[in-house]
Amino acid sequence: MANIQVQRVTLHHVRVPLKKPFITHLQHVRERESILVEVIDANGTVGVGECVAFTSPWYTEETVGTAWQVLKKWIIPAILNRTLQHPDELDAALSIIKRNHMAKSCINQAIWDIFAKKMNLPLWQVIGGVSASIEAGIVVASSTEKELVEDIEMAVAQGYKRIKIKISLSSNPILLKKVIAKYPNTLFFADANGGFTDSTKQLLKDFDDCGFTLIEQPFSEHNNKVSALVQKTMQTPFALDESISSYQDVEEMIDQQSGKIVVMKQGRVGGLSNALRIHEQCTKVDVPIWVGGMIEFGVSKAFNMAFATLPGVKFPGDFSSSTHFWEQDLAIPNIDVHQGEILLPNIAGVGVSWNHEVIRQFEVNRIQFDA
Ligand code: OSB
Ligand code: MG
Repeated sequence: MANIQVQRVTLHHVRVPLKKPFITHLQHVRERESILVEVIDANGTVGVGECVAFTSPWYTEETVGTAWQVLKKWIIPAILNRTLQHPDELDAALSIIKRNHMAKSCINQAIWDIFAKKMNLPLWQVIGGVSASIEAGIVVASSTEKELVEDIEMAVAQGYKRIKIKISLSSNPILLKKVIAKYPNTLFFADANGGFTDSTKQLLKDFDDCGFTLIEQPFSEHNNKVSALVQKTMQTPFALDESISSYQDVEEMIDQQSGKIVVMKQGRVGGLSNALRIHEQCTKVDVPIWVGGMIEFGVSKAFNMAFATLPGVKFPGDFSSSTHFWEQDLAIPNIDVHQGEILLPNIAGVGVSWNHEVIRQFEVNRIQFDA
């Protein structure tokens, strides 16, 4: 058995500029503020995790500020000195804390890293992954049409086989159709981040014959009924991101037919343990999954990559190289894309660690808790 006794938890609050602004209709992200986590157990085994909440609550209700408080006041005190045989046992320890999924997820990840290290196996093997390599995918979130076309051209040249384009009411479906037709060997996804509403649903239909493999979250998470109504009238399958924070939400999606595909983000569902439960259920009912990104550093991406090796993951995820967002990633080793593929590190655990030398340059706060 694993016997993980939680001895020390360290949180690093960092603020890192993006190489280039990430533009969505909801938010322009120029700088990534994040909480990086390290857990050490009584034997000195180190586990890493990453909290994906943003500075402001534009994507979900959590923020760096709320996650920091909830970690400090509730989550960490509940786990310090506890002995766990398996990461799933965190559920019971944290059951007194409602929601706060991103705050919980980073701790769940760190315990999974320790667990896999104790089993002396790469995490992707511990969770039942079937391949040591995954397909890469990049997200284009540009500010002008000219930039969009250039970014797509560059992504294709770099070998990406899947490109996700952020769309909104002001996107131009005619242009998108033309650009997509230029690259018949590339998969194109659209992500609307809930930008369409009951009164603008007609505009969404203009994207149906653009050649998108799927459209991610066309309507807000409060508009699943409209999503179901419109899905019935469109060929392109909807993949739900913001709408899914639990398996119950997946069941609702299936019942209502508000979407046909699940976008997995561990932070949004409360951690890898919950993500694995959702994967198991989706596999049973044949609902395909793919893995979404959060403008993360290498630790969160490494957990996403481990998950992406599972058999129920059917499309390439948001997996671009470390150099896409960052001058220098805060995790080592870097994520490298070779001919559209990423090879997972063949070492015990999640396969990456925090680069403390680089973290120091971007750290605005740090806090350490000892048992
Ligand atoms: O909706 O998928 C999203 C980034 C931040 C917040 C939400 C989303 C995104 C992305 C993925 O589109 C970016 C990435 O590759 O990390
Ligand atoms: Mg999305």
